[in-house]
Amino acid sequence: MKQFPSTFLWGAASSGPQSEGSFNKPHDSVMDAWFKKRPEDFFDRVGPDIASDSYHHYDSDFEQMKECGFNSYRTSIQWARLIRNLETGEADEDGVQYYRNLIQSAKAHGIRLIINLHHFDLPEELLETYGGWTNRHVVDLYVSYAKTAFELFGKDVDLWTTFNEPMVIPECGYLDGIHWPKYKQRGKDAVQIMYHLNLASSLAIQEYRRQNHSGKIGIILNLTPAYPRSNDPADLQASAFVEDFYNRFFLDPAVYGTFPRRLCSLLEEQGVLFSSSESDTAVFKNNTVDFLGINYYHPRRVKARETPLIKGEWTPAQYFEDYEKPGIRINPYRGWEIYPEALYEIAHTIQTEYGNLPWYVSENGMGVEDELRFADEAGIIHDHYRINFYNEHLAQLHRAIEEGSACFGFHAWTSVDCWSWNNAYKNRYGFISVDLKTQARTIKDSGRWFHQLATTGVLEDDS
Ligand code: BGP
Repeated sequence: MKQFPSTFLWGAASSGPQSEGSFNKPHDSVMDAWFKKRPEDFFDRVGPDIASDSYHHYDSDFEQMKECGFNSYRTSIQWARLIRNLETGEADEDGVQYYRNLIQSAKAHGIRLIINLHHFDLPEELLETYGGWTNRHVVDLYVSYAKTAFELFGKDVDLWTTFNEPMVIPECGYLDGIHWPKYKQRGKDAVQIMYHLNLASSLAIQEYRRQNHSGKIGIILNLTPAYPRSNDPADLQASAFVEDFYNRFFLDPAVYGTFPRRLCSLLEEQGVLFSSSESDTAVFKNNTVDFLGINYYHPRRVKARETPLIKGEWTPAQYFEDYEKPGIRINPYRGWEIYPEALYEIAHTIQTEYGNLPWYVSENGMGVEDELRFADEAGIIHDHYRINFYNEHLAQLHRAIEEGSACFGFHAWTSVDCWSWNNAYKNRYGFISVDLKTQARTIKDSGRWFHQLATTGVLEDDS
């Protein structure tokens, strides 16, 4: 039996663009626009327009989250919903009312909210007009949006995060070509975007503190620990590059207000270092996070590049290749390796290299296709695989906490099954299933199991 701290946050995460539906939004986000342009990019042509309709169901959803034992929940405000005038940061009345109601409902249900400001959902016009995050002006516009959000809700919400997985924006949109605008290997743009996202986060933190709220503010990062194929210096170098580029380029500025030196020298030497203003250095230094949220799903196995790239623009791909280690466990629906030990290692890294900063697991979970095959006549899904997945990860987390890691919570992905980029509703992650035709919700076995865990703080050895 493993006992977690009594103050632990237990719950799950979701996001505005994946759960709300697009009702009454003054603007489209890049995800809305992507679906309108290319519905065929999404599994079964299901878009974010209705999603799980939490715009109309948030109240009963909180009710069911309570039944699953939640004491906390993270979602995000949609910039494209809250802000009517993107240049001035003026709020939209319906958006304000919606988020106000949501916050009140969470409070009435005794659920502590963590509100995130950006979950890949840039308003489309800012991509069209300015080239999105490549343009520093968009950083300023994001900060005026954040300012409005803090002014409106800063008194009622005491935990904020500036971004969810900022690395996904350049990685999937400008390097791998899988998220809108679907560019491939635009290394220089990706580096500039990474810099701007870090800057936007620090400036939003500065604004939050300027308003003198009593809560705390952090950032949510997807840490994907890199493991080299071998101890061969070339493999070690490849994995060190991946660590710096994909993980520490966000971790270091968030926690220390600096960028990884080794990587910056390399970028400079290659002529692709980001452009910056002199005054930025102080902004980074003075506005580091209060806490981190870490999304952990899978590790990354890397080796030195073996197949040369066709010569072209600078890209991080020239320094490594992904590699499939023989004998690993894979979630076949998502294609992600299952490796719970890495969660312990992440905790250890934060403890030993990042000043044992307070942090929590902000996402962890397992997406499974066609889950209805595991449902009984009452429609209850018996998802023992998900319970096993969480058990294994929580055991590693518990080990780290025993050793002094300052982890203060665990949020699963997700509460109610939600929409996803590309995969739409193919893989289900929730504690609560949703019928897309009727929007009826049913708690899965994992939701009942989580209730027991969250309300006692005890992870049974054989649960
Ligand atoms: C994280 C995102 C979430 C969620 C999750 C599951 O990276 O923060 O938004 O989607 O991954 O991944 P997917 O939906 O791609 O299977």
